[in-house]
Order: sequence, then structure tokens, then C-alpha cells
Amino acid sequence: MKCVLLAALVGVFAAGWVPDCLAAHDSIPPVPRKLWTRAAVCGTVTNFAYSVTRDGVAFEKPAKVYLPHGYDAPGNTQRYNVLYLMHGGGDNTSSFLLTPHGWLRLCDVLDHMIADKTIEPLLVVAPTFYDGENKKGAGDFKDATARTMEFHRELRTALIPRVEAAYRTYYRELALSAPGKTDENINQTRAHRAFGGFSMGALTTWYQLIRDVAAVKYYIPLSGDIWHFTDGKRDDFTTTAKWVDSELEKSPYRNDFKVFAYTGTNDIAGEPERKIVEALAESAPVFRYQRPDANLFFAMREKGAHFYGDVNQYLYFALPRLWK
Ligand code: FER
Repeated sequence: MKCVLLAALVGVFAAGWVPDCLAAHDSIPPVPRKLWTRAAVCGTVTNFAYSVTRDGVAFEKPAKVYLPHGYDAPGNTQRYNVLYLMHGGGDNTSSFLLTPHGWLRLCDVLDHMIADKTIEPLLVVAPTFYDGENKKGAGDFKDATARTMEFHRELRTALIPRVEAAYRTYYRELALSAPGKTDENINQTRAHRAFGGFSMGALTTWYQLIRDVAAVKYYIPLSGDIWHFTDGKRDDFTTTAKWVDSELEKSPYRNDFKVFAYTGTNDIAGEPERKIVEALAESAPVFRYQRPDANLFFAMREKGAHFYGDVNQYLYFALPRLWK
């Protein structure tokens, strides 16, 4: 409110100048050109299948897994952190890691960052909120929205227990020594787990935070805001922020998570995401914004648009900030 008054006052004297608190975003800098080339050594992207049960019916679902260069080297006993990345509406498990058409591919970004030691090697898992690769069972947009909001259940009951037991992760180590304690093992290894997503995948990310913060410590909602409905009508940003706060307040992990919310100024989700972050900063006390002990971070890329080429650049900005 202080900010709005200041803006109104200043506006009288200096039309066009906006005080910092309203401009209010850090900038995501451009990434090095070499990220558009293949790195000298590359990780591999493999197909992973896991079983999901919905309404009593079991079926197989696909995911892609990025394994960093050296994962399979003889004698390697290293355990890896895991980043889950959810695609946007209409997309599939290839969208982040393997997208063609000259867009910046995330596996190239990862290969370079790992080779340059900008980040520790990690595993990246790209699942889908649809039933399969071709929007099978997707239904209409409303159905997709519901799937994004529910995905956290599948993450805990099906995907983590399968994919993190199949690869050398912190979860696998616990699962081998304490099998049958899946939920406890997931919670105990949450600091080695991040969840991010683009657009409808950002919605999936926000709902992961709201519904099961116990499973994941780090969140990267890219170009997407939070949708919450009361009696079928979408709530405004402040009402949504207050609801998010009340949900997170119920968790013993309410003081132990970090959100890196990034988008672009030319992105259809740019303004909505800026507005929800502003509302969370103002009306949701579980979030600490622009403070030394911040757990909510927001930045925009000038002219960044709603597509993976830009969004994969935001991940270059986000990845070194994880796991700390
Ligand atoms: C948003 C803007 C657009 C958003 C999602 C979209 C969750 C998705 C658009 C699409 O899939 O067509 O703020 O937030």
C-alpha cells in the first residue's frame, strides 16, 4: 500500500517513472552463446516407465530421465539430487529435454553447466500429468487443470518410489535400509529433491508446494501463476495467496522450502506470475520476500516469451541456486 501511495505521488511529478517496489523484479541475464552448442561430453536421456493406479485401474506411464555424463562410469558410487520438471499444456515428456526446432535444449544447458562445474551433476526426471505422451485421456482444458493439481499424489505414491529406487539417489539409499517406509523415506530426503515446471507445469509445481511440501524442498514455477477456485469461480490473487498460506501453515515443513519463480516480460504468464508473487509477499506470511532470509525469489527476463527456448534459460539461472 505504501508503495501504491508513493507511486501515485511520484506520478504527479514524474510521469513514467515507477518506483522500485512496483517495478519490483530482478532481471534474468542472458545465458552464454555456447549453450546452443553440444558440450564436449554429454549426459544421456532415457525412457522410464512406471505404473500408476487410478480409480482402481493400473496403467503404465512414461517419463524421461536425464543421467549426467559419468553416471554409468565403472566404480561410480555417487548419489545424485533429483529435479522433476513438468511440461506445459499440450506437451509431453520430451518438451524440456529434447525439444527440436532450434530451441535451446535443456540437456545442452545441463551438459555445459555440469562440465563447467557451475552445478553439481544431478538427475532430471521429466514426467507428464497426462496419461501418456499424446495427451491420452487429457480431455478438455479443465481436465488438464485437474491433473496438474493432483499430480503430487502420483509423485509420492508412484513416481518417486519407482524412479528414485532405480537410480543412485539419497532416497534409494534409505529405501534399501528401511524398505516399507516409503513416506518417511521421501520426507527425509526432501532436501535432495526439486520440482519445477512450465506454464501448466508451473501450476503443477505450485500445487506440489501447497499440497505436499513434505516431499520436496525446492520449487521452480516457470511462467505460471496459481489458480484457485471457490464455487467454480477463480479467486483473486490476494484471496489465493491467503488460501496458500493457510494450507502451508498446516505443514511441519512450512519454514523449510524455497521458491524460485521466474518468467519473462513478454510472456502471457509474466504479469499473472508477478501478481501472485506480489500477493504471496504481502498476504502469505509463510513466504519471506526480498529479505536476507528470503524463501521466495522472483525474476523476469526482458522480452522473455512463453516457450521452452526462454524457459530453459531461466533454468540456467535457477539451477545454481538449488540445494542450499
Ligand atoms: C498462466 C498463463 C497461461 C498460467 C498458465 C497458462 C498456470 C497456460 C496456458 C496454456 O496452457 O495455454 O499464468 O498459469
